[in-house]
Amino acid sequence: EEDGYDLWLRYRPLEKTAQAQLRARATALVYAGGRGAIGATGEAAVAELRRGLEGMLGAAPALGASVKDGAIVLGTPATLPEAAALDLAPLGKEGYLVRSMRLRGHRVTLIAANSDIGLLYGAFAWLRAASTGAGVDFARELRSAPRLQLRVLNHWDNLNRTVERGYAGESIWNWWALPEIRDRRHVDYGRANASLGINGTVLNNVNSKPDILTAPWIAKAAAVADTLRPYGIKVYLSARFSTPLELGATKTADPLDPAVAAWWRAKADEIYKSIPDFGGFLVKANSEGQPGPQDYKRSHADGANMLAAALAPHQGVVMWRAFVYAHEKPDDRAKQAYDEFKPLDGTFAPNVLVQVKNGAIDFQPREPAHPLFGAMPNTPLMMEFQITKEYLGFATHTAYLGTMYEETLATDMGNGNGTVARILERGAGPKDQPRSLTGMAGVANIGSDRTWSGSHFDQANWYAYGRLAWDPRAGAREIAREWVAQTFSPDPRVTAPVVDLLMMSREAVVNYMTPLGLHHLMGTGHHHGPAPWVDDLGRPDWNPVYYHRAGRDGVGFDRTATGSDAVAQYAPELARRYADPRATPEPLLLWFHHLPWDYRMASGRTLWTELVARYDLGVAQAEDMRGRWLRLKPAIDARRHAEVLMALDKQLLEARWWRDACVAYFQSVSGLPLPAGAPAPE
Ligand code: GCW
Repeated sequence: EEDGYDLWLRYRPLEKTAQAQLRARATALVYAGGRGAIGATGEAAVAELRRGLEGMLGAAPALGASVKDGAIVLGTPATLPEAAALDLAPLGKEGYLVRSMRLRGHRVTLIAANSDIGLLYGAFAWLRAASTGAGVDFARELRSAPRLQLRVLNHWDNLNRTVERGYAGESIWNWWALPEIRDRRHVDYGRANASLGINGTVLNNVNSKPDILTAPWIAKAAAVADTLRPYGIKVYLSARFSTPLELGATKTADPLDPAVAAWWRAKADEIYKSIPDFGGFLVKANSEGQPGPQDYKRSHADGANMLAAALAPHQGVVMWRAFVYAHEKPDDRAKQAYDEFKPLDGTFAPNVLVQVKNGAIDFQPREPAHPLFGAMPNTPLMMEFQITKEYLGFATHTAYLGTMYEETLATDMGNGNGTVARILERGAGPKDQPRSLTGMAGVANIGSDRTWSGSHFDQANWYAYGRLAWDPRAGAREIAREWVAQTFSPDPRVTAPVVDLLMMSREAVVNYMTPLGLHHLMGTGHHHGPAPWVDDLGRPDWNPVYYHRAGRDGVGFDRTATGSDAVAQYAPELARRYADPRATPEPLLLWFHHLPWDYRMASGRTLWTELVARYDLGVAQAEDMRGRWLRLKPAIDARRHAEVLMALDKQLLEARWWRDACVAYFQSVSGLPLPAGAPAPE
């Protein structure tokens, strides 16, 4: 019975013809360096190939020594002289090449790379091709290298195993039992992430505690690091800026105080003694009540650079978040990160990355790309996406985020630097200089739920994030196809309809929650369900009414020159478009404009009629998704079909809840009758 634990690494038996073809291409497994030379990462590659073949064919060859027809050969330039002719240099340390070719007189499948981690990634690429049907003729050579250097998961996991914004059960980090007890699940976590090319993980919540940097916790993190190392995954920790002060080791946490800097240097040295390849620190500072350098009238750069100096001797990095906002500046929350960080461009140490959320508010179902992208040419910016669906219906609602990530990555920022993807890839500094650090972070949706992600379809979001971190130019549809083929079936009668369902899903959520550029209408604190009426929270920028600004006169947040002028933070070309309601893409209309209810939309309908129509459309789409899934019953294993169906049923209920609540509320404000033809709320 399928329960989802195996994720996309299921390796179920192929159908007969595909099996025969594959068997002829997997007659032997050879590690070119010979058995004696194989390290833990090479072992992981071989073990994964064997596991995959065993699953798909029923049996797998053992690791052998001699090359023969149909062998799979793993080799690096150090272990296989023939690899020198394959132009592997451009693949870097992590890239791979998979090619059908003649080697020493035999037809083989060669998996080649410059290092063992490249071999592991190549092994996964080959298995992906084999198990999705793409590999049946293996004619295509697979050659790929990551376009970003740091491809990282951010766990918002607390030390008591609760997970902030986690909808998939307890944290997988069994802190009470570590370091002595090592959970087999961490090995599977390593495999799943390596299959996507994820090479870093921040174990603990950005709302961090000092304890994580004390000796017992460092030992626990070191145990996790040992388990993940063969899979090419480095461990990072979220550091609380006031740690030395709170632990009583210093009298202040002022980054310019020599005793503070010395404490952090010693702490870094201590960590690297147990975790020699420790990745570094992730920091949330001066945001939502977290301590930071501004508590001492110092800048974000002062704070980040002090930590960076402690890590630099060990090649560690600081990922400093740009998610800052404070209600003392009530003007427009969307402007604050840019206002604080843009002036600091070029002042960060080389081993600092500034980690910027995809949009300027907060992981909403739809946001325009953050204006900081492309605006800090001398600072490496790292993308932060949220994989866990805090604002998109938790783990219940099906919302494939590949399309959302793609939308941001494909946005041309109009500042001559091209799309967000290109900006991330290029990093900072002049074009002729060696590239700076580059990276992407995803707030994990992983927990100890049997499905890992709280639902079967939420696994697709982890998958899509990982694939896009490897190649930010990849397409969401193709990624969905790969995922469905591995997770459900490579049969096009399954992949095509499931991919279609996934591809429409996020837009459905946008429609029934926050259409036309509306945002942050969610229930207080937990962010589940609608609450557009809330206006009495302690901080104005937590109230939904702050964001939609609906009244008799109209609806939407004026971010043009007559309002907060947030549009001015975009490069001129985009700023011009966003400043003009006629040129603003309709999906972002009310993000940038406050418009009268009788404003004429492109459809010819009034804004009011269009808004109601969008909410209705969202509900219709949720119904449609459910219907599509129902029709797939004969093609999907019973348990997963039933579990997904329950989720889609609940999603439909909640879609109606969202529509009915929002339409009723906006009607109470607009005073307008429901448009003719609109269904009565249920
Ligand atoms: O979206 C908000 C969340 C907080 C989170 C914060 C952040 C970790 O509601 O739970 O805190 O963003 O990104 O720091």
